[in-house]
Amino acid sequence: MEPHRRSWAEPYKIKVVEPITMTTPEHRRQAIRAAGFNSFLLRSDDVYIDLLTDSGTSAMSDYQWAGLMVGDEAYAGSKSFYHLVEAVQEVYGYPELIPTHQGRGAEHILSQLLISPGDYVPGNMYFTTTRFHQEFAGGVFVDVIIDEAHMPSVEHPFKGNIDLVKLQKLIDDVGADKIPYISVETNVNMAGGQPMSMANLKATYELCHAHGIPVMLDATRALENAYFIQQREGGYENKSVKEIVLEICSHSDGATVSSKKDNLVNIGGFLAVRDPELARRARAMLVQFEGLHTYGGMSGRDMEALARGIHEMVDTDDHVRARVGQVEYLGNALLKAGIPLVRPIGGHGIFLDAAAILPHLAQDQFPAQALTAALYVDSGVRGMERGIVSAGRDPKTGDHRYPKLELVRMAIPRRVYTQAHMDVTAESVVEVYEHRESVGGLKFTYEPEELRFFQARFEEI
Ligand code: PLI
Repeated sequence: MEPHRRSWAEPYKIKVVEPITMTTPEHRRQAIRAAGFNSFLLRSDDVYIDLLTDSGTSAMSDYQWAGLMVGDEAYAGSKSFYHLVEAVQEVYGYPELIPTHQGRGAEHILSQLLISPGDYVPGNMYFTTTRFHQEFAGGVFVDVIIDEAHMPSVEHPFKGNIDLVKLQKLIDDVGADKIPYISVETNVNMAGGQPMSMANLKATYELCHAHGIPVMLDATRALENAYFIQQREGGYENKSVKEIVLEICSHSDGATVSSKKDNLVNIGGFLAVRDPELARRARAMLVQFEGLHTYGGMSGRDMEALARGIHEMVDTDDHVRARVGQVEYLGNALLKAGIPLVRPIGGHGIFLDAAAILPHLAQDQFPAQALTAALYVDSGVRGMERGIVSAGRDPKTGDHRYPKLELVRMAIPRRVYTQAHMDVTAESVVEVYEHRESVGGLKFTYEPEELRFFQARFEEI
């Protein structure tokens, strides 16, 4: 067999298992109705294969679990905090670490410190909590991702790239002094887990720095982005993902990270920056909103497991190869069956093109929300709406924002499910696809004002 034909089989074996419940279609029909057709409101007991999110759902290694026992719970100056500082410095390269309870804690602090009312914050597609905090601080988010990112079926190796013409136009239109920073997401979640190239990141950094605009990464999924750079960008094929992650961060002034993803822990996050003065101001806010500067929102054991997770994700390339390999396995099974989904297959999940699957539903009948519910009823597989409900309303006009992408995300937790779970998931998607005309639209019965997708309720039209 040629080497490239070898599979990516998991670089670990299973030591502990957690039983999951099998349910009947009738039970699931009642459960989704009780949950207001919102997969966020289902009880996990009623879920068979949980692909709601890859956030905080990873399986930790035995070494991480052992770290919980030796976590130092000192209120101030915890040993585990210093282990975390060392891990972030070694892997991400930022000297200053501000620990937070999770990613949005870091987003809150960064946005409040840098954004003034009336400022513009460009970014490569929005993420829900990130944009919320930018707007909450009085900023206006401006999408400067390349157009291809909004086209599910277009194959482009780096759909997360920034369109430098759009960025330059924004700078010309509003002036660099109205742009406190650019928010650059690695492996863009809402675009379908799509990477940006190193060349594009470097060019973005150079353009921004020529205008005095700092580059702040959302490095939440930098590892998966690094893997795609290694696989797709000339000159990186012989570099380790560890080297590539460090190089990604070298083209930035700081980063927010939700450690619940790449970093292989169930809770945690951080803000990391180069500028000691910005770090000082961030710590002053940290003690008001999160916790003391040597724990932020985390316990000592959380920080110990996180420090170990950061090392573990890059110790060898085998982990990320298997992680992305499993996502590709599911994606390829669906592509083979002709299911419309975002291509290329992303890093953390499969994104079904609900607009293409349910063309009989208008976007304000919430096709992705309805498809998510139908999938759950079919098999107990739980996905998540990533379309008009997630996009929310425009704060100025009050109208729905109509995103070009109307997707159902099936995110794959790290090191949790087997290939057989992927097979069952693919079979369920195919089943629902074959009966897609029977999926009807939904309407709101309760719509929260902010981040509505989390707690909204619906009924069938
Ligand atoms: O959920 P948090 O607060 O730890 O992190 C927020 C967050 C920031 N950036 C990005 C790219 C995310 O994906 C993200 C959280 N994502 C979730 C919860 C998800 O299900 O994708």
